[in-house]
Amino acid sequence: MTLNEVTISRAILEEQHRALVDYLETDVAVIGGGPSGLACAALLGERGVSCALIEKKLSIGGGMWGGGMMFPRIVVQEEARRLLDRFGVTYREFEPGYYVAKSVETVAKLIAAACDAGVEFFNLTTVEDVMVRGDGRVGGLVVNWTPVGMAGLHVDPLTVACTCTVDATGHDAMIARMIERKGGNLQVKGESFMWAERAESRVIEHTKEIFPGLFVTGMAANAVAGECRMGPIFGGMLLSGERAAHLVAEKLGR
Ligand code: 48F
Repeated sequence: MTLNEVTISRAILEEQHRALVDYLETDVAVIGGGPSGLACAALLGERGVSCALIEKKLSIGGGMWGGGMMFPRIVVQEEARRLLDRFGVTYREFEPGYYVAKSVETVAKLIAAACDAGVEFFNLTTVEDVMVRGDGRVGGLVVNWTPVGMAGLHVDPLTVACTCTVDATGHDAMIARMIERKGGNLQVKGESFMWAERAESRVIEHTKEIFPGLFVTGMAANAVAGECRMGPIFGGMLLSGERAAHLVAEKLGR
């Protein structure tokens, strides 16, 4: 068989163009591919919800790759061990109640779970604004290629419509901040000091619909609430993603 470069180009262009058009209107857009966004997207996909995961960077995985201070290991507590099992992550009990896993394996297995569940990934894509119309809810997103912003190019974005949006953008709670900046009835308090015990338990209750159509998960949930940070323990991120998936599915009647 002779290989035709133009066929290779056409395969890539036609397939990705189809995905973009298919997801111009979707049930759920999860913004941010860190552990909370990945868990949320995977669990929504498993319920048959059409879900796009939008990530501004080239790689999916957010802050999980680097473990703690670039030692690629993460810690998960007892409450979240069942999620490591669910996603097929191997781990070792370090001390009673402390489970240690490889960060690279954990990211890989979360991504694989989301892929298997039918989640569509749009990486290198930055959400730069949200759409809020007369009904006062987030009904869509304004997106652009990340390199456009990096190069400072004046290129207009495109828009996508979604019934529910999940802010999984981590410490900066970027989507919530967009709404706050534009005068929406939402305050982002910003994250507080490191306190793993408190941050890990509270992140679950801070995971909620914070503005009509907008849910928040992971570190973004703690940042909105003015809650503590937790460092390289990741159980709360997985549990928060699970909670967000549950709330979104409930909202969609699934
Ligand atoms: O930061 P990140 O991993 O968020 P998370 O799921 O997990 C936090 C932990 O990694 C860790 C921690 C807990 O142990 O403290 O830090 O809450 O992933 C957030 C992702 O969102 C992307 C960003 O590149 C990252 O991969 N992101 C941020 N803003 C945008 C975005 C945006 N405007 N558009 C698209 N993606």
